Amino acid sequence: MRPSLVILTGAGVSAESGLGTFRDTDGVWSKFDWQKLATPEGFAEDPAAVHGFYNARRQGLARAEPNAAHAALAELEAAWLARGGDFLLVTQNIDDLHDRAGNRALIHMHGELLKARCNACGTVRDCHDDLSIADSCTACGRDGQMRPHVVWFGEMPLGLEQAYGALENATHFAAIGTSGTVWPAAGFAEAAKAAGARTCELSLEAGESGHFFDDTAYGPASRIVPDWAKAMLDEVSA
Ligand code: BV8
Repeated sequence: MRPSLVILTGAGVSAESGLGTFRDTDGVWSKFDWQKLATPEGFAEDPAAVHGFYNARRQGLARAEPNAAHAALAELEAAWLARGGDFLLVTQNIDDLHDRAGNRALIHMHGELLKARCNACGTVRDCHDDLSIADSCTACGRDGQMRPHVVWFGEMPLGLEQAYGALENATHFAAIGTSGTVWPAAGFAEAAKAAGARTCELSLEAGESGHFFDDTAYGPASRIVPDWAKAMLDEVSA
């Protein structure tokens, strides 16, 4: 069987790039109300507040750089494919640090901070500056319909069919920097285990899917991910 690696990342992989996690002490959701700022209902009620929340994060992202964990995952993709394996990185993160580091087989299942979507025609476009309800859609021309291209609570994550297809054929799965709190991503470890994959958790501490992991490594992602990536390549080259 071809070695097939599926990786799920969460906010912990970007923490050392200066981007906040969500549920750690003083995490994003300890300062901001996710029901007001990360749900369709919150956006309908106060679009300006939601745009302000994502505009501030977009400005913060412009100052962030990929860290050694992002670099190691990009190198791992290239080397894994070069050895004839299959590779897929599914991220819950809406930052573009995996993209900038060089990963290509990449799904942003919770959307992308640097993209905007028109509620009227569904067109998605790049968005590197502040977005506001006053902006008009560059495709259909309608005003007041632009939103962040981000998956809010209660909305369908993106790329699930491709993600589950890869999980069904996975020989190896790793969850990196995620608390395993948010569904359906939190069910990926179980799905990989059911497919017979060897599963690994890399984080600062055990998340909520702990019992589905064969191996664990705890510590800062910028240190443990490069070590793990090297061990994976040694294994697939053996
Ligand atoms: C949906 C928006 C219908 C963008 C986010 C059962 C089945 C299905 C759904 C549900 C279910 N039960 C409940 C639900 C509803 C809900 C849900 O899961 N709620 C939870 C809170 C209980 N899920 C949904 O609404 C999803 N949609 O269900 O649609 C459906 C149903 C079935 C099948 C398909 C569809 C939509 C979820 C997406 C919501 N959007 N964000 C944004 O503003 O960012 S979620 C938010 O949480 C972020 O996207 C974030 O990425 C995500 C997950 O959090 P983590 O990345 O894990 O971050 P966290 O802070 O929690 O943890 C950080 C980890 O890193 C920690 O472990 C820490 O130890 C570690 N760490 C910290 N520093 C470091 C580190 N590790 C290494 N190094 C470090 N330096």
